[in-house]
Amino acid sequence: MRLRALFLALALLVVPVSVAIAHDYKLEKLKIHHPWAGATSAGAKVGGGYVAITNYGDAPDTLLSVSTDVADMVQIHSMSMENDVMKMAEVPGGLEIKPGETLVLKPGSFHIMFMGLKAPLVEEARFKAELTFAKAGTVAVDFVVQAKGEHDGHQN
Ligand SMILES: [Cu+2]
Repeated sequence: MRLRALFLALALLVVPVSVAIAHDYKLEKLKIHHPWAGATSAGAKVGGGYVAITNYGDAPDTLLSVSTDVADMVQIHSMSMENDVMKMAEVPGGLEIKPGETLVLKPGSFHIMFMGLKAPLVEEARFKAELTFAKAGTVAVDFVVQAKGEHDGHQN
C-alpha cells in the first residue's frame, strides 16, 4: 500500500499543466469547456480565443457574442482558405450549436478574435470574459492563456 501511495503521488507530479488547468462551466443546458487564448508577443494587437461548447438540451442555441476588458473589441471569426491564403471574417449572427452537438473553436477554424489588446496575453495568465447566447443568456468565464501549439489538433 505504501508503494502504491508513493506511485500515485509521483504520477500526480507529472500530470501536464495543460490538463491540470482544464476548466468547465455550465449554463442551462450548455457545457463550456476550457476557454483559452493563445499567448501573444509583445506589441501584438490581436489574439485568438478558443473554447468547446456542448449543447445537452433539445433546442438549438447560438453563441452571439463575447466581451472582455482586455481588448477594445471582440468578434467571432471564421477562417477559410481562398486561393491558398487564409482568410478570416466575422460570422454574422453568431455560431449555432445544435442539440447534442459540440461547437469547437480552435486554431485554424472558428475562433474568438480579441482586437485592440490593451496588453500582451502572457502564458499562464487568466482573464475574465462573458459569453452571451441567444437563449441561455450570459455566463462569466476565465480564459487561460496558453502557448498556441499546445492545443492544436486535440482541442475537444
Ligand atoms: Cu480572426
